[in-house]
Amino acid sequence: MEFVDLRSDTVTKPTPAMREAMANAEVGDDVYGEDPTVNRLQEMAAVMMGKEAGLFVASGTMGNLAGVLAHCQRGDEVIAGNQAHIFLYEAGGISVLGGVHSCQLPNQPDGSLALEDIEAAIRQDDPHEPITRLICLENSHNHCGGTYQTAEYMNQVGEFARKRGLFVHLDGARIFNAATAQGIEAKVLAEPVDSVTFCLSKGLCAPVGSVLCGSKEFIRKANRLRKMLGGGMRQAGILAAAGIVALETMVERLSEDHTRARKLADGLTQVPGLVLNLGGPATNMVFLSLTQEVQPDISVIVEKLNKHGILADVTGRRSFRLVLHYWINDAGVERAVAAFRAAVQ
Ligand code: TLP
Repeated sequence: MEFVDLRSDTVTKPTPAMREAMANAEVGDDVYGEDPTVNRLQEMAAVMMGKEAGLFVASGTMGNLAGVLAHCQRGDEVIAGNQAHIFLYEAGGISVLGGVHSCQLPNQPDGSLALEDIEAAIRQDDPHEPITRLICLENSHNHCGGTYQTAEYMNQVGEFARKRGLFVHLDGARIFNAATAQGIEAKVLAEPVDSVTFCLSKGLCAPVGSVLCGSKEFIRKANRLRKMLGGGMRQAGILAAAGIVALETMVERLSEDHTRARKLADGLTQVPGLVLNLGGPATNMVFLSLTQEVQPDISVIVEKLNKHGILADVTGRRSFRLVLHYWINDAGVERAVAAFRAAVQ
């Protein structure tokens, strides 16, 4: 049976065009800066983010980690959301490996941080306290429902940070989803911040990799950190080649995933026993819960879904996340709705 894998857009496999580009990629030693394909990807990424330079890294986690460490000294404090991926799901890397302290503010329902909350969290110049150095934003915001922040908000935070001498790093793992949903270019969301990480290996379908972008000076620092973290990847052009195809061919089509997310959400709201969480889907994610009427444990529901060929991400005792991506078509959406109907009845 062919599975409809809605657990994440990280499950996406490379397209045939990517495999071909990988097979034919021109390569060199990237630690010497000599891989032409990596260099090309980094240049393309920097242009798309409106930054001076880019650095190809192994993952979104590595991009965020190298980014935060390039901005901060040990003992500095980062302001992040309490629902941020950096805080929840990156194994505490910024504190474990960077000695960076974090202050978590409540994410607003749309994934933003309130400017008043940031203002109140900035430390005094007092030897008892860590030094506030960096604000981390996430756009689109995974744990808040795949919601996005507007260019206006990104500008507000950028301006606010500059006035107070703080840096801003954007976890833009899915920045192209955020931009597509608003009909704007990704760089409009990235320009107001100092650094941004975006992922090639999620909705864009490349097998591996993310790009960290920022000023030339910032990327020079991040390059040393990438080496320190074991991320100097030598003939990485094989991987970067897929990333180039991803940027050239997979960005425009993300709106199809958003349309299917809405279709899936509409279908699931018709199923008694299910309730949508976190509003309607803003991008490619649908969050839902089982109502009290559904008696069986979620593990039983998951088993039934699996029997119908549906893989879903369990996010809590009664809740799921479903993520749309290139390998899910309209028939997959219909199968998912039918499977949920059968599983919860
Ligand atoms: N997110 C994964 C899981 O780790 C939860 C997923 O399935 O959504 N930032 C954001 C906003 C992310 O959603 C993720 C991955 C990352 C960073 C980390 O990227 P990778 O997995 O490449 O290290």
